[in-house]
Amino acid sequence: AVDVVALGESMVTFVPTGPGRLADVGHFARGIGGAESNVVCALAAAGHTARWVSRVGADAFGDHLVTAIGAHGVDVASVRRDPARPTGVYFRTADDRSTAAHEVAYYRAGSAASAMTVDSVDLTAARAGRILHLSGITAALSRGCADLLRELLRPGPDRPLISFDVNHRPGLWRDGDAGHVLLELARAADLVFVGEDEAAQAWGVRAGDPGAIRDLLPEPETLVVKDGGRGARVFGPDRAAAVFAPALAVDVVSTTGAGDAFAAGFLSATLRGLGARERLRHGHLTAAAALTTPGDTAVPPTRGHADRLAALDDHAWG
Ligand code: KDG
Repeated sequence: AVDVVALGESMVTFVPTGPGRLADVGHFARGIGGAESNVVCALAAAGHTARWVSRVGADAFGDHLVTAIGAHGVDVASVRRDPARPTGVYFRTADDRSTAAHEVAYYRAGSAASAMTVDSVDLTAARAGRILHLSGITAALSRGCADLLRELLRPGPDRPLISFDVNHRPGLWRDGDAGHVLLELARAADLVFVGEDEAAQAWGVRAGDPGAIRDLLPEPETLVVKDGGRGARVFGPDRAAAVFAPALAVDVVSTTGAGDAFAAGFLSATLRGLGARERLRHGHLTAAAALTTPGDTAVPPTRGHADRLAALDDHAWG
């Protein structure tokens, strides 16, 4: 079986080549984005077999996504083309360190991926990995996409281990039901990633209390609660044995994609059977690569290099 499969919408991204508001900047660099494909791109770079399952338009940007994600070493053979709907694109400001000034402009309503349903994606390909990685972004795209996630999360003999990143994107939800849909989906997964800020926004859990998030989400065997640049905590079945690992202090260029990179590092270490602290540290190392590059995707340190960095003693890790 392939190590990790991810299903979700990817977009061609346009990020200004310098600072400034979207209304003012004149030059953009083209890249690729999409939370789920970002995760498998980083996993492929870390030496895992990885597949991306999705739909894109039968257009030039669809060609670009399939080629660029394939060039990262990800299997794209199950990506389907939609002749009737376009590939989504999005624009964002280059410097997203201040959320107040950060702008994201999506052009994805009615996209090929937003029309994904249980009947229009390759479910067999989606279920063929050791891990299937999903995110809450897909649930926001359409009712059909939310039902697709429900179907993939349904218990059954052919269900792989399901990793779910809550990825709350308030700008994508229209009808105010983000909180309960994201909670329903997260409760059905095996491994959940959530930021304290997201849990506060989606579920009203007060920041600084990761245990309260575990109380809300007791079902997943593993729950990873991230606290931005400070660090992350992993809860397993034994709540008293929760482990915290501080993040690396880096000069942040762009936070976009850092959560996906963290998930990729954590999943890589999970596939390798490493312990809780190592899984968190591999997450932080891959996130550091994303934080220090402008694009949405990041190339993680090589496995050997990451292993040596993860083995540094606690002083080096702050
Ligand atoms: O996590 C980064 C993603 O948010 C980005 O690559 C684009 O998938 C994306 C989205 O929906 O915002």
